[in-house]
Amino acid sequence: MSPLDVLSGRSSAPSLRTEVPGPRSRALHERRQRSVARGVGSVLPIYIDHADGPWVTDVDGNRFLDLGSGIGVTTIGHGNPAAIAAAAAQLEQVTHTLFTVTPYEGYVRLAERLAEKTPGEHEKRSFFANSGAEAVENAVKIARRHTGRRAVAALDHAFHGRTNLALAMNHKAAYGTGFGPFAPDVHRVPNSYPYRDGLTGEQAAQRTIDHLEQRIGVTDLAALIAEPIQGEGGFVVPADGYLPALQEWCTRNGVVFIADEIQTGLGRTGTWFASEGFGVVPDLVLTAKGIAAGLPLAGVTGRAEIMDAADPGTLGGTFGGNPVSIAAALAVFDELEHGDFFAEASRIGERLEQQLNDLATRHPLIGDVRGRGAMYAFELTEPETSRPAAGAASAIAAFAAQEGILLLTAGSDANVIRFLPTLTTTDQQLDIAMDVIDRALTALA
Ligand code: PLZ
Repeated sequence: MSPLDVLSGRSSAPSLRTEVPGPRSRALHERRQRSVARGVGSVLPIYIDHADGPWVTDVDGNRFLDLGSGIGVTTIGHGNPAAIAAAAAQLEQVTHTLFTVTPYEGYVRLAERLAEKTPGEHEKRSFFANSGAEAVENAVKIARRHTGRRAVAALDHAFHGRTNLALAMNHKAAYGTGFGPFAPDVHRVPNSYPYRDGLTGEQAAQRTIDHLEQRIGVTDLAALIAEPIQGEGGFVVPADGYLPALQEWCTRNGVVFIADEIQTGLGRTGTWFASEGFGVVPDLVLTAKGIAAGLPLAGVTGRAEIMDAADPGTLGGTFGGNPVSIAAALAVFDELEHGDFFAEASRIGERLEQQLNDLATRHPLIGDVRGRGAMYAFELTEPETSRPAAGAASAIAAFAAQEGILLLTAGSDANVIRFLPTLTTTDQQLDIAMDVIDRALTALA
C-alpha cells in the first residue's frame, strides 16, 4: 500500500481514532434514547458520517470495513458514482408524480430490465413497491387472486419482513411477540438444511411436499415462498435438487412458486439471481435491498398471466416505484451488466470459502461453512454436541467491531456469522477480517 493509497482512502486497513463506540457516537446514542422508539435496535451503535466503497466512517473519525453492506443493500459499493449521478439527475428532473396518477418512462424501463434479467424466457410483468416486506405482501395478494386459493406456505428458518402478513410467515416468533393477531392461512413447512438434517435435496423436498399435501392440501394452496439461500435464517443453502423439486411440484399442482430474492438477488451470489445457480425458474421473483444501491425500492416480477390477475387499481402505493429510486436502479442494472461485479462476487466467494474452511480446520467451534458468491457464512456449534454455540457469534462480532470490522450475525439460533461484503471488497481486506476473526475464535476457545 503506497502512501498515496492511504491518503486517497484506498488503504486496506480499518483505522480507529477512538475507542468503539467513540465519544460522539456515545453522545448521540444517549440523545437517541429520548427520541427514537426503543423497539428500533442498532446492532452496533456507531453513528455513521460517510461511506465509500467497502468503508463506513463514523462521527468520531473511525473507519470500519463494512462486511454487511447495510444487510446486503450497497452491493455495488457505498457511493457508487453511476448510481449517485443517475439519482441526482433524476432528483432535479422530477422527484415524484406517482406512477398510478401520472406515469413516467423509468418505471417501464425497469420493468423491461427485470423481465430481461429474471430467470425464464416467458412473458413477464412487474410492479414496484418501497420495501421487501411490501413486495412479499403483494406477491401473496397476486398469487391468491390468480389461483383463487387461500393458503400460503413458507419454509422453516424463513424471514420475509416485519409487516403483519410477513410476521406470520417468519420462522422466528421473536419478531412478532405481542404484535398479533396474525394473518390466518399462513403455514410453515420444513426446509432443506443439509448441515442439520443430512438429507439430500430429493429427500428434503419430499419431506416439504408431504407437509404441504397433508397439512395444507394442494387445492387450497395459493403459493409457496422460498428464499433460494435463507438470509436472516443463517445463509442456509439448500441441498442440490431441493428447489427444482419444489418448483416442479408447484407447477404440477397450480401453486405459485415465489422466490424471495430480496437478499440473494442482483449480483450478490455471482449471477443476476440466485435462482439461476439452483436451476429454478420461479413464477414470481421478489427484489429489494440491492436493487437501487441504497435507495428504497422493491419489485415483484413474474409470469404475465399471474401478475395480470390483479385488476387495474388494486396494486399501488404513494411512493412505490419512486423516480429517483428507479433511476438509481437502472444505473445498478447498467453497472451489473457492464461492470465486473459478477466476477468480483465469485472471487469473494472463492476467497471466503477458502479462508473460512481454513479457519474451520483450526477452530472446532466452526461447525459449517456455506454460501454462494459474496453471501458466505459460518455456523458456530459446540464441538461435542453440535448444538448451536449460543453467544459465540455476537461475541465474535463485538470483538471484530473493536478492530474496525463490521460483521453481521444471522441464524434462527443467532449462531451464524454472515458475510455480505460490497463487491468492491478486495482479497487483502478479507484477509484482514479473517485475521481478526481468527483471533476472536482463539480468544473464545
Ligand atoms: N425478505 C429475504 O432478507 C430483509 C431485515 C432487516 P424489507 N432482511 C433484513 C430487519 O431487521 O428487519 C428481508 C429479507 C428477505 C424480505 C425482507 C424484508 O425486506 O425491505 O426489510 O422490508
